Amino acid sequence: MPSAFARGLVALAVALPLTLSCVAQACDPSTTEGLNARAAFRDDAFGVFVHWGAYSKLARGEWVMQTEKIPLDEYRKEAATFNPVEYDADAWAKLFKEAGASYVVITAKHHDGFCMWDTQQTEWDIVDHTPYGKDVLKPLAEACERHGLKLFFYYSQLDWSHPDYYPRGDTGRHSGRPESGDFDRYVDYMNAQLTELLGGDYGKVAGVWFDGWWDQQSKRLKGSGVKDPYVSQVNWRLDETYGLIHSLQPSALVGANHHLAPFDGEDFQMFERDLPGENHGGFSADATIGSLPLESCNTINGSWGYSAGDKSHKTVEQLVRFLVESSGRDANLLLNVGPRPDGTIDPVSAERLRGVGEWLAKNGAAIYSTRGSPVPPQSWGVSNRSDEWVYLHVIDRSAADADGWLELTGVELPEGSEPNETPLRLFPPQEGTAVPSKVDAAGAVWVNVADRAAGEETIDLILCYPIAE
Ligand code: H79
Repeated sequence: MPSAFARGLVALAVALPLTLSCVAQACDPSTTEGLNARAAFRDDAFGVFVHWGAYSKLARGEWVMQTEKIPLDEYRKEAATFNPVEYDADAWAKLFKEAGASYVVITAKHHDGFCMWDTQQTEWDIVDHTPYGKDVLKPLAEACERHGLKLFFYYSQLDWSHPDYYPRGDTGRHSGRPESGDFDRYVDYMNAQLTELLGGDYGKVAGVWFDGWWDQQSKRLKGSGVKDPYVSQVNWRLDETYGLIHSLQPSALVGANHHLAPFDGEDFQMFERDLPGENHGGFSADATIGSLPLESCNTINGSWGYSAGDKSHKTVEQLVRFLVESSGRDANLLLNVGPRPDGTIDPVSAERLRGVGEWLAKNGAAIYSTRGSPVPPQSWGVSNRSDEWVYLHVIDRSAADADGWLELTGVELPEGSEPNETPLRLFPPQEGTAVPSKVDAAGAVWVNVADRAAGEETIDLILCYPIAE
C-alpha cells in the first residue's frame, strides 16, 4: 500500500500538465499589488546579488562545507570566528546604487543553514553564534530604503545543518547529523523563519528568492528510477509557504531556482549563470520558459560566496554585454558579489560594479523599463523596446564586410524606409553624428559600423527606431 504521500505524488504527476497550462494562461490568483510588483520588477532590469555568510570566513565559496566534506561541528567552530566588524550597510547600498541596481538580493540563509539575522528558531545565526553578535539584514534593509533600493531575501530550502531536514537529499550527507528527522517539522521551521523576515521587522520586502528545491528532486537521487523532473521525494508544502509570503506582504514576489517551468504561486523565473533559453551553465536543461518576468543571475568572478583565490573577474565590457544580452531576452540581470569576511567588498568587484553603473548612467534608457522586442536575438546582438522605441544593441560586429557594412538580420523597418533615409538613429542621440544605414532591394537592413569602434560603442552600439503607430 503506497503511503498517502506517495499517492499524493502520483496525483501531482497526473495534475501537473493542468497546473502548468494554468500558469501559462496566467490564471494566477495574485492580487493587483502582486501584479503591479511583477511589472515593476520587469522595469527594474538590474539587481545586485549578495552571497554572504559563515562560509565567507572560510573564503572558498559557499559550497565549501559540501565540497570539502566538513562535518557540522567543525564547520560551526569556523563559523564562530566570523566577525565582520567592517560591515557598513550604507556603503554597500551606495555602491549598489552607483552600480545602477534597482534591487538587492541577500542570502538570509544559504545551504549551510546559517542565518544572517537573530532568528528565534535556532541559535545557528550570526547573533547567537558569532562574536559579531548583530543582525546584518536590518541595517541593510534600512540602507536600501534610504537609497531607494528594493530588498529581496535569498532563502535556501536545502539545509545542511537542520536536524529535521530528513530524508537527506542529493547533498549535505557528510555533516554528521543523526539519520532521522521530521521533514514536516522542517517546513514549519522554514515558514516560521519566513514569518520573521516578512512580518514587518525588515519593512517592505520585495520578495523571496528560493534555492535548493532541486536537492530533493527524485530524478537526482540514486536509484529512484524517476525521470520526471517535477517530482520531489518530500512534501515541501509550497502552496502554504508561498501563500504565507503573499498574505504577509501581497507585493512580495516569490521566485524559486528549481530550474523548471514556474510553479503555481511563483511570480518570476530565474536562470542560473545562463540567459533564458540557453544552457551553458548546465542547470537549465529542463528550464521551460513560462510567461512570468525573467531574471538571469551571474557572478562577477567565478564564485558566489567569497573565494579568496578566485581572480577570474569578468571585465566591465563582458558584464555590460551580459546585461544587454539578458535585456534582449526580456530578462533582468542579477549580478553577484561575494563580500569578504570582514564585511567589505573587494576593490576589484567594486570597480566592476561602478563600471556597469557608469555605462547604465548613459545608456540606461535602453535597458530599464524595456520589454522584449519583436526582433529575436541575432548573431549581431539583441533587441528590446520601450513604449516608443525599438532598440538594437549591436554587440558583435565581426560579420561586417570590408567597407564596414553589417546586415541587421531580423530587423524589418517600417514601410517606406528609403535607402539612406532609414529611421535608424544612434542612441543616446549624439549631436552631429549619424550612422549610415540602408535598406537594400530585398528589404534587408544594413548599418555601417566602420567608424564605430570607440568608447561605449565598442561595448554596445545602440541604434533605435520609433515604433510605428
Ligand atoms: O547560491 C548560488 C549557488 O550556491 C547555488 N545557486 C546559486 C544562485 C547553487 N546550487 N547549486 N549550484 C549552485 C550548482 C552546484 C555546483 C557545484 Fe560546485 C559543483 C557544487 C559543487 C560542485 C562549483 C564548485 C560550484 C560550487 C563548488
